[in-house]
Amino acid sequence: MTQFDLTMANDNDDDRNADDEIAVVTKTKPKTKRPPMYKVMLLNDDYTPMEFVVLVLERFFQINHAQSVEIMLTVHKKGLAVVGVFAFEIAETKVAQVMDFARRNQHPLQCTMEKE
Ligand code: TYC
Repeated sequence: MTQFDLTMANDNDDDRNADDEIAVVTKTKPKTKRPPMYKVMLLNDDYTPMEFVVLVLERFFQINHAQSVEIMLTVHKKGLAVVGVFAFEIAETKVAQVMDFARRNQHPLQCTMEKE
């Protein structure tokens, strides 16, 4: 049996080709799926200085000082907070930048990502 696209089946014949085979109409849905997004989160700990977390938010997430203080305090009180939502590679880069910056400054700050 020969398969035809819908565009082939929409003509006005009886969907039989030259070899007299019956055609199968296959609908093809247009695939326009957006890429998955990833939440980047900061986790609380007992040792990282508050000012360091604020600096991280300003430097790597371009969040202004007042909002950075707010987010840092949310992490401090609740244990974690989402600091941004990004495409996979951007999220991966942010996590790596934060983890490297924390490690180089000998702070135990943890940054993770999770599919939205
Ligand atoms: N809990 C830390 C302190 O009291 C501050 C802190 C906030 C640490 C947010 C990590 O992601 C964090 N110094």
